[in-house]
Amino acid sequence: MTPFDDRLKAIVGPGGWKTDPGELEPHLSEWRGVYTGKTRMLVAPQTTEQVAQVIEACAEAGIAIVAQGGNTGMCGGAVPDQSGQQVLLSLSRLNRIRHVDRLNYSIEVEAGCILSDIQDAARDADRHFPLSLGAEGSCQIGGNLATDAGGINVIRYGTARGLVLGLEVVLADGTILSSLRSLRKDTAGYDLKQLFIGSEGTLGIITAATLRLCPDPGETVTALLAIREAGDAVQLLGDLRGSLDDRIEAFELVSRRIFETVERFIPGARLPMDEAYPWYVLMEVATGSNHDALEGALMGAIDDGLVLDAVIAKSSAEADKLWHLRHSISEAERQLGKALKHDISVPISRMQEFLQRGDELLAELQPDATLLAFGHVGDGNLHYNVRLPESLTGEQRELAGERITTAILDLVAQMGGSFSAEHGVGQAKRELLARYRQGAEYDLMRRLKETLDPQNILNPGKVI
Ligand code: FAD
Ligand code: 2HG
Ligand code: ZN
Repeated sequence: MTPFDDRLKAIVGPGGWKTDPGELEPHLSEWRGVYTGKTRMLVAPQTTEQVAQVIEACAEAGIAIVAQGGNTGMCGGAVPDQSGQQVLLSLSRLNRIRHVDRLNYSIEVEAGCILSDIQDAARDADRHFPLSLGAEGSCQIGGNLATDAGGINVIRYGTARGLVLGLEVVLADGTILSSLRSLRKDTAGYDLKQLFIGSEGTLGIITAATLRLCPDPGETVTALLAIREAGDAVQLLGDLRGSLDDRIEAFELVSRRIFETVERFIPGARLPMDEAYPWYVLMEVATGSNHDALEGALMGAIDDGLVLDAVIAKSSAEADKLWHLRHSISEAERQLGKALKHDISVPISRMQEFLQRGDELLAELQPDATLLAFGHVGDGNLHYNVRLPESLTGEQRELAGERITTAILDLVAQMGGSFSAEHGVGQAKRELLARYRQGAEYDLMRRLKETLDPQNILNPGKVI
């Protein structure tokens, strides 16, 4: 142990640090096991001041810090490198709900709060915190904001960024930047909090946030719809938006092959339709007192031939079962085996064209590859995951993977899309950022990083 390590231990106190290999293990690889690393020590401060002191000590010693929330990220951003020198900063003990302001429809929370705990606290106050994703029982709000997480309700409420009113951040020299205001309107200078949202621990450590709450959406109805092709989902969404106003809470697209994978690997998972269809939409609508709103809107879509079959959940238990199928996709896919993950977005109106052109590319490059596509079609965001055949050797896989990923992401770029819709960049897509965000945009990102973290100690090797 060096004097530096002793200093960190003294800051966080007994119970606030870990060096035991067994205890560290779950923190040193991401959940798919694609990235692993080493650390000199995990520290888990309990206050913002302790975070600031840890960062100050690291800055003085020139030692790098990797922030970790729930470690559910998809791009290896929360995993330290292999040097064993980096400090792993866990936010899990900084987890108090500080204050709910019912009339202001806001909540102040610390970064380590589990997302579902914030949803519960809002519900207890008769309010609604709409950020929702499959990992909500383990991801933390600090991680959600650091990745600008999306999830299933973006169509109505926007991404995590849109839910932030104020932020408290520790800068790379240990300064606490507190802008925990809870205002809807504030044009006093630059909106600094936006710099840190989506910066994946490379510009500052988020320690607390004031979040926007929404009115309880009231009664919701969940429906599973069978459709012929992805383009029909876009058409259907366009039509339903007309008749259901902005009350569509979620509108998810899932391919048949994905649901088959869920049924195969997740105990008890079963699609409530006897016949098999190529694509499905899982949607949720806030119906309020107009219980028949969704049924009425769907009748038209069935008459038009856009919807081939529909199951409307008759109870919240049935709705939960449908959403369980959706939220189990990543786990089922993980059990099936590693896939090339492409978290892409294109303009919603071009979704069908993207899928068609993607099919053509796959047929040309690797006809025996399997497409596992699903996602948040209402946001133009698809998880266009591709599984390569088992028969390929390691070298062949690498080559084929690179060719397919480049072709798909070039197509996305040509169509005005993004190679990272909601999962961020981390270490997985750092080269892609340099490739697809060249010129002034990338240059300014680099200058911001150099200005805010001149020693490059905040999550080096990630994002930029
Ligand atoms: P971590 O994985 O711990 O960290 C992610 C990044 O943020 C890292 O770079 C880390 O250094 C940084 N970070 C963490 N905390 C802080 C902090 N306090 N200050 C500064 N930087 C910090 N994502 C979606 O967007 N939509 C989905 O629908 C979705 N579904 C998922 C479903 C499953 C089953 C799983 C496993 C993941 C899913 N994800 C989804 C990805 C992931 O859950 C989100 O990216 C989540 O926001 C990450 O939160 P976390 O607390 O686990 O962060
Ligand atoms: C989801 O939408 C997540 O379920 C995970 O963003 C996507 O596993 C994936 O590829
Ligand atoms: Zn997603």
